[in-house]
Amino acid sequence: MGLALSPFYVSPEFAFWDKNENERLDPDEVVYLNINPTDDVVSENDVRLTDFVNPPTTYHAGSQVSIGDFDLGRKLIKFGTAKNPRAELRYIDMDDKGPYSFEDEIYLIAEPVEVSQGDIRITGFLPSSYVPGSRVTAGEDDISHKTLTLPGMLSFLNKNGDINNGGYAIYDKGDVVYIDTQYPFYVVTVNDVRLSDLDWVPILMEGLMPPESTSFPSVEAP
Ligand SMILES: [Ca+2]
Ligand SMILES: [Ca+2]
Ligand SMILES: [Ca+2]
Ligand SMILES: [Ca+2]
Repeated sequence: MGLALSPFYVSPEFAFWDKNENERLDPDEVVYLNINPTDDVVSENDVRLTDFVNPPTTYHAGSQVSIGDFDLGRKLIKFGTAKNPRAELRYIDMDDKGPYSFEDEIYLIAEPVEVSQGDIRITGFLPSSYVPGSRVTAGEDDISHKTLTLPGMLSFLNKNGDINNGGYAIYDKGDVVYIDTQYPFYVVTVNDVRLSDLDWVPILMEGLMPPESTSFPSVEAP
């Protein structure tokens, strides 16, 4: 906690690689956080929100796209067009208290707003050990749960500290995307969520481990 986060110049959007070109999200199609929503293609450092299996390689949910990856340059389709429903980050209120809290599970939910087939688990679903980046499939335990709009915005940890001429942080390789869920914004606080998770451990170790502490701090721990 306490690390400064940087805003995106333009807010990223969720989108998918429409492999079979039917303009709808199918179960084998990969969902991305399209960092620059106007480019409409998979580009370097966009973040995969589901696994992309391209034997013998599996690119895991939470990974950044790199130069040379097989999905680089693929056309992206936005959610919320005439042919496919809107999608947004929502949560199941697991502790039944209302506000978003540590126990709650986050999803990328396409309308309708109850959990249904094809929705994507951002934090997993602990009671059934469903993992982050997995897709809701027919017959699973979290289907039909009610969800609420997740407060917050996307921002990033500028790991390499680079800035542009205007003084704004540059999002690039190795930077970590967060869902910034509560005041104060632009600071990593309890309940914030990492959308991309590469190499965050060293930063926590260097920046957050109090010298006297022997337990490993995690952002999720209250
Ligand atoms: Ca499709
Ligand atoms: Ca892109
Ligand atoms: Ca709650
Ligand atoms: Ca950077």
